[in-house]
Amino acid sequence: MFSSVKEKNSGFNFGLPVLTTKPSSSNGLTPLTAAPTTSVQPAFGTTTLTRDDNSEVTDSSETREPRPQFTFLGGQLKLESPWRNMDWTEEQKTSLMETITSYRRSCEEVPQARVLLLGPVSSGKSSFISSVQSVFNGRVTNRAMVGSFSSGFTKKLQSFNIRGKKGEDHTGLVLCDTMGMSEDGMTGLTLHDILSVVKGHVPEGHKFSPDQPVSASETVGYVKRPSLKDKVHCVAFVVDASKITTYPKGLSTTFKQLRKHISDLGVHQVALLTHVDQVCLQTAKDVTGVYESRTIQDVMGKAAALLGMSTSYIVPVKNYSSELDLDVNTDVLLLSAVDHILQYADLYFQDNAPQNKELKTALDL
Ligand SMILES: Nc1nc2c(ncn2[C@@H]2O[C@H](COP(=O)(O)OP(=O)(O)OP(=O)(O)O)[C@@H](O)[C@H]2O)c(=O)[nH]1
Ligand SMILES: [Mg+2]
Repeated sequence: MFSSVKEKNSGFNFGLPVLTTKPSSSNGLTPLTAAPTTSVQPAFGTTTLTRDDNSEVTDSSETREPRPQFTFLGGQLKLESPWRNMDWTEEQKTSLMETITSYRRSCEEVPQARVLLLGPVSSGKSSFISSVQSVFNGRVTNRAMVGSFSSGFTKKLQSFNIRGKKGEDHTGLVLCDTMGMSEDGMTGLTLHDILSVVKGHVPEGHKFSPDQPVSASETVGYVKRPSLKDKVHCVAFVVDASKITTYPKGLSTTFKQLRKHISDLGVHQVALLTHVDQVCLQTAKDVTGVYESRTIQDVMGKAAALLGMSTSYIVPVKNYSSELDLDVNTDVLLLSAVDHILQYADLYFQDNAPQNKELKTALDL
C-alpha cells in the first residue's frame, strides 16, 4: 500500500523538470516546427527536426514560426504497403459500431467496462472521449470539455457512458477522464492518486489536487471497499504524436513506473497515439494513409519506447478538433481504437470475474 504523503515525496509524484514550450496556437494546433525552449534534454536523442531532404532545421526563426507545419516528414513518406490492414468503408464503420454497441463483459456482475484515460496534459484524452461520443451521436459534439490551456484543463474524475446510436442503450463501455499527468511535477496527477482511481477508491467527480492526496479520511465519498464494478478494468495511455520527441526525459520513467504498478493490479494497458494529423501532412489530408506513413510508423516506435510497451498495444488516432462534420475514415480509426481497448478490458474480466476465478482455481488445483 502507498501512504499518501510519503508516496508524494518518494519520487512518484512525477517530479519532472520544467519544460517551457511555446504555447499552442489559438486553434489548439501545436506547431510541429516549434522547437521548445527547454531546460531539460529531450527524451530522445533524435529531436532534431529535418526537412523532406533530411537537412536539419537550425534557423531559430524557422524553429519558432508555426509555419510550415510538416517539416519533419521523412524523404520517403509513403510505405509500399500499409503495415496494418484496415477496411475504410461505411460498412466497416457500421460493423465496428455494432460490435461496440453489443459488447458484453464476460462477467455478469459488472454492467460496464471502465476504461481510464491517462496521459500528459493536452494529449487529447477528453478529445478522444468527445470524438467517440460524436461518432455514436452522428455529429461532432464536445461533451467531454476539451481544453486548450497548457496548464491542463480537466481537473476531475469524470466517467462517460458511451451511448449507442441515437435512441439505443448505453454500450458496455465507460470512458473515465482524468486530470493530465504533469510534466513539471507540480500540478498533475500523482502516482498515488492514479492508483487510487484504478483500485476504485475515488468517487465520481472528485477534484484532484496534488496538495491533497486521495485518502480514506480526507476524501469525501472515498470508496473504502470497491467492488469489481468500481475498479478500472483497462488503462489507455494517451500521448501526442507531435510531442513525442519533446516530452521531458522523466516522462518515460514515470510511464514505466506506472505500468509496473498498474500491471501488478492485473489491469491491462493499451495506448492511443493522438494528433497523427499533425505529424504527417498526407494523413491530415486523408486519414486512410495512416498505416502507409513512414513518419507515423517512426513516431509509433518512439511512442513504444516512451511508454515501454510494444507497438502492438498502440493505435494511432485522429481526434475531432476543429472539424464540424464527421468523416467516415476518421470514424473507422476512432472505432478501431475503441475495439482495441475493449479487447484488453475483456482480458481483465476473463481473469477476475468470480466465476472465472473459481474455474481458474479449480484448474490450478
Ligand atoms: N489536430 C489535432 N488536435 C487534437 C487532437 N486531439 C486533441 N487535439 C487538440 O489538443 C488540445 C488538447 O486536447 P484535450 O482533449 O483537451 O487534451 P486533454 O488530454 O484532455 O488535456 P487535459 O485535460 O488538460 O489534461 C485541444 O485543443 C484539442 O482540440 C488530434 O488528434 N488532432
Ligand atoms: Mg481533458
